Amino acid sequence: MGVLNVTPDSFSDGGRYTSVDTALAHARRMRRDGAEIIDVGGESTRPGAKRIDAATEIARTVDIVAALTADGMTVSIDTTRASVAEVAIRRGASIVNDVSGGLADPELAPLVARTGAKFVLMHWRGHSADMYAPASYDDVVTEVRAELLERVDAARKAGVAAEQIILDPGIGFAKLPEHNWTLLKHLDALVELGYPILYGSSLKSHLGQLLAGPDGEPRPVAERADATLATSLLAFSAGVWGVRVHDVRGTADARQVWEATRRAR
Ligand code: PMM
Repeated sequence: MGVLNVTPDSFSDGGRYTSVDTALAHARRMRRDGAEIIDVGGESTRPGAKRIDAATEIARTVDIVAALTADGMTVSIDTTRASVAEVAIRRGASIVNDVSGGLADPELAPLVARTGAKFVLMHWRGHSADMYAPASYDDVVTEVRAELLERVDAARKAGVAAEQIILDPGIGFAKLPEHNWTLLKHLDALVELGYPILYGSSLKSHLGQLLAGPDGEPRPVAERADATLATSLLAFSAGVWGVRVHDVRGTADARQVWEATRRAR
């Protein structure tokens, strides 16, 4: 899954792909590099980010969703809002990627049920304005697993079929670096649940902190791609269904290495 943030302020690629032309060109590049899904997001989830209104989110995303799907791409819409997802699905999106796992907008799961779209339920404990306040766990793997299953239950009660559901541990969302590393180490405990698992660590701050220089300054976002690759490779070997990344080429190469190794005798 290649990331296409059409926001002015995402931490990773904010402001670079806000027109249909630049977004389409970048999505085509990611497809050429091996992306099978393009994830279009119109609202930044950067820690501390202020929310925008739904009309702005729709205005930023829908023409781009339409252009990508007209070009034959599988598009997911990264939104927590039913009103945004509804328009995006009408314009061709076939996956709703909800970082709130259905918690932010009670109308979203029923919409997904009605439309038959795939539904990514990510582990989440609150909006980005207060990202780290709820980052407290006794046992992060057990708690994330249980909270994801609660979201599955709620989605199923709203009429979403099991086959529509994809789960995501929500790396960096209400999680300190140690939580992110523990979740990567124990991803198999999520894979075991039987739902496809999406894993997204791309360029995130725990990588910056891991690679901090002697002065303690985190490694800048633009220099976290190699570490991202390493985490994606570990996620592949744990059996995830997909990884959500900015550097598609390197990730696709790493996946081929992993698959060749797996096939070897
Ligand atoms: N991370 C971000 C945004 N959307 N969606 C899913 N399913 N999983 C994630 O880990 C995730 C996401 C934040 O990263 P970005 O600002 O680079 O898009």
